[in-house]
Amino acid sequence: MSAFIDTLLGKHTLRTPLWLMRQAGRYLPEYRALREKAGSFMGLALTPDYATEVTLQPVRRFGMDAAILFSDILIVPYALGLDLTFAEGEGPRLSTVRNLAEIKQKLSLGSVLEKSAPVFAAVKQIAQSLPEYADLIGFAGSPWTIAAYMVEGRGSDSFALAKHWAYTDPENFDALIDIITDATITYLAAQIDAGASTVQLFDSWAALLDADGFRAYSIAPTRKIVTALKKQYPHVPIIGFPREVSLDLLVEYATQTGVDGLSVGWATDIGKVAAQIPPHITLQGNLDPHRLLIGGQQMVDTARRLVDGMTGRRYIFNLGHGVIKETPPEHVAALVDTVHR
Ligand code: 1CP
Repeated sequence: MSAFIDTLLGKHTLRTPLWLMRQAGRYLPEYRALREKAGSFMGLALTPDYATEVTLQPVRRFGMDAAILFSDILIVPYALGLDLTFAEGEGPRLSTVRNLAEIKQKLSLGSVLEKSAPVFAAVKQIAQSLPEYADLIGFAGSPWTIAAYMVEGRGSDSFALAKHWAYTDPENFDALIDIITDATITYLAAQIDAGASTVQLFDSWAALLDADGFRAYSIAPTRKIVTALKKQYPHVPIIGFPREVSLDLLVEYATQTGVDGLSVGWATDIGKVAAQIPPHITLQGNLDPHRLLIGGQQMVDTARRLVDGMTGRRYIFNLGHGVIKETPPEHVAALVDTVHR
């Protein structure tokens, strides 16, 4: 058992566990080398030996308390039947689903396990090769964030097309959310079966929704996923990350979805979150990744304040969002050292 899982299970630990969102990635030269060898992001993510190696790289180099599976949230839409490519420097491109007819024509729950089989093969390999002190986190995107990419076909600042569909034609948009929710349950259950000891749900675009939208498309499907997984795997912790939603909605999410852990973005005062949610929910986050990019005394001081402020609370150190690709690896080493002392 490790400090990471012990914290989520409410056991006493000798140190504050740490991992970083996007801890495997382009800021590491060993990642860039393997990415080049694989030729494409999909080649890297869907070749189990490569995905295993890239997942282990940061843990080996820095000694994080958890590894996160190297994959992407967009593998679920791919496994449901959409075309997915990652153009160099441009981000993901996905074929789109924009009405009920396209849901029926383009998406199939029956293909999910087969098309994502290399992911589970990687999970199995990683679980077998991790050092004893580290856990393996599996993950998926949350239905709203996944739907937003499926409707838009690419990244966006506003995901206006997805919001338009959700707000004007909720019945059919619900059908899209439902199929993603079911696919996500199947997909995460298979990751747990393959050896993931915790799973995280990334709702990266939750803050684009209004309060009613957030309740309908983030809280409700998350509760459905958590309920289904808890029935099958009552002891596997689930962490939710509704990125940068207001404090009120964060508290609703924490208390209504059934998650064991809540990841907090950097724009929120984590002390206020701690004061408003039940103590059995583990908090995770919320260092601004720019503090890690800049490094030095401001990073060390802020990280120490964060850890001190969470004393007596179930807390996992992390960033408020992913590692920025220009981050010097030495800054990551210094951060891990600061938190582990
Ligand atoms: O070629 C490359 O190196 C591309 C960069 C990259 C990487 C390293 C992408 C493309 N995905 C990933 C891996 C990834 N994605 C992980 C691996 C594990 C780790 O954290 O180390 C994880 C957990 C994700 C999750 C992910 N993908 C999210 C949720 C978290 C977040 O960042 O908010 C999202 C929104 C994506 C979509 C995505 N994938 C890649 C890009 C550039 C994007 C963003 C696209 C956009 O909105 O413009």
